[in-house]
Amino acid sequence: MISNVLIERAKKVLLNNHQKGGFTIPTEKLYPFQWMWDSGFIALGFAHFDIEKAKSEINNLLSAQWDNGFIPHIVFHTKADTYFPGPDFFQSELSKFSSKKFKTSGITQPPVFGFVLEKIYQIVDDKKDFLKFIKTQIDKVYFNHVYFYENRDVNNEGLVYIYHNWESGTDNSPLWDSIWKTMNPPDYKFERKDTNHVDSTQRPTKREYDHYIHLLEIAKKYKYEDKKIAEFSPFLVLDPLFNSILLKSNQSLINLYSIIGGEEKKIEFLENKQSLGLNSLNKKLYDTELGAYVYYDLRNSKKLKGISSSSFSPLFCGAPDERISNQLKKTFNKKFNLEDKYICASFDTLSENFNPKKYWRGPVWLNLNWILFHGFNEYGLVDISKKIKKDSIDLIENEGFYEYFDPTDKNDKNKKRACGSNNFSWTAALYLDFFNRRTKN
Ligand code: 9WN
Repeated sequence: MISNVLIERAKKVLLNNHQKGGFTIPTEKLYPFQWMWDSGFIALGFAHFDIEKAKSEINNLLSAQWDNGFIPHIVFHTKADTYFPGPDFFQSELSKFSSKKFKTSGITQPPVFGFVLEKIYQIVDDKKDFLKFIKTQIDKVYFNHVYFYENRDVNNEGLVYIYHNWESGTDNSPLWDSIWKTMNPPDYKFERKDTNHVDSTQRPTKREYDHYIHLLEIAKKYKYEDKKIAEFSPFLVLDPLFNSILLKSNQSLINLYSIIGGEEKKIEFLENKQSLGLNSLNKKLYDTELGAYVYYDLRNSKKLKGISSSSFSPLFCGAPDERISNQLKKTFNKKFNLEDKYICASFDTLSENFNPKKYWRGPVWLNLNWILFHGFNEYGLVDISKKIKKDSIDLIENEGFYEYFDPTDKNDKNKKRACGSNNFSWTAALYLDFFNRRTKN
């Protein structure tokens, strides 16, 4: 299909998912509220054709920030009964810090807003106007980073934990399986809504959901108090993707505060965390044996040995030195950059746990592709970054703006690879951004 037509369609997906209140849902029915990291990518997409909508997207999400700096992963601006768990389950009001303005969830997601603000600043024509907007938002993002370092960096090593698989954004990665084995949650009774909207074989199982719900019950029992969660949650993980995004956003905040001027204290705080965090990422999460970054299970004091698309995300924040980046390239080529597969499968394609159609256990997701594109590109590995961009655009042009895609049998032109929900906002948004960018060479 001609790209101009696709660009118009991408804009239409975003505009159709945009709501009266000035925020955008990821997709109809399956995800009927505003989601945190989706919002960042969506704002970037809007910035290519409607900067006011990009601003209101960010402003609406950040205005649900809690009094302690925490930013929730879902903001329930409006009512909808097509998603579980909703506001009545999360009960954000249990926390003394929660937003008084909106009902929200009580877990977070990867902190994308620092780098999103900077990327948008780089692409807009009217930089003066956007800088004015940045000045109204940047302290909220900074406060969120301070929250992470003060509450979730239990070893003072510049790495922050997540306490729920939904916080990772890569919800049912096979890497969580070993943590589920340490838990034995009840067989909860609840009504799942997701499987009413999309093929249930492409979603997590009921037993997996029991674990997800159990972790939330524990957090609610402790009124979402970080100290208690750190002490009692069976899920306490250092995630290379989450931390790379935080570090990338730190750097963006430093860059933006330098443009604004007069913010030396904040810059100093961020720079300290930056050098600590980059160092620890390489020391603690890089696994020489696997030649990739891995997750670290803080509760059980062990690395979660396995390779996923998140394993290469530290390229995005500039952590790897030359030795590590060379090794990452080799590992990537061996397991992900293959003749018969689209890049980038979300899980090790050579593993027995790889499942090409099941959510985060194998399919390609556009937001991870976008992060890896920038990572490899920044390291001058343009043969890979160009391929990531091409595969991303091809998948969308052949299949549509779906949530995720089956990467297998690349040469089979008749294979149906579209998975999950159609008209997915970040797929459309990142198509617009990919289309407007050039690789280095
Ligand atoms: C739970 C909205 C979100 C994304 C996540 C994706 C999926 C939710 C769910 O949808 O998660 O947050 O109910 O499955 O995994 O990355 O932000 O698009």
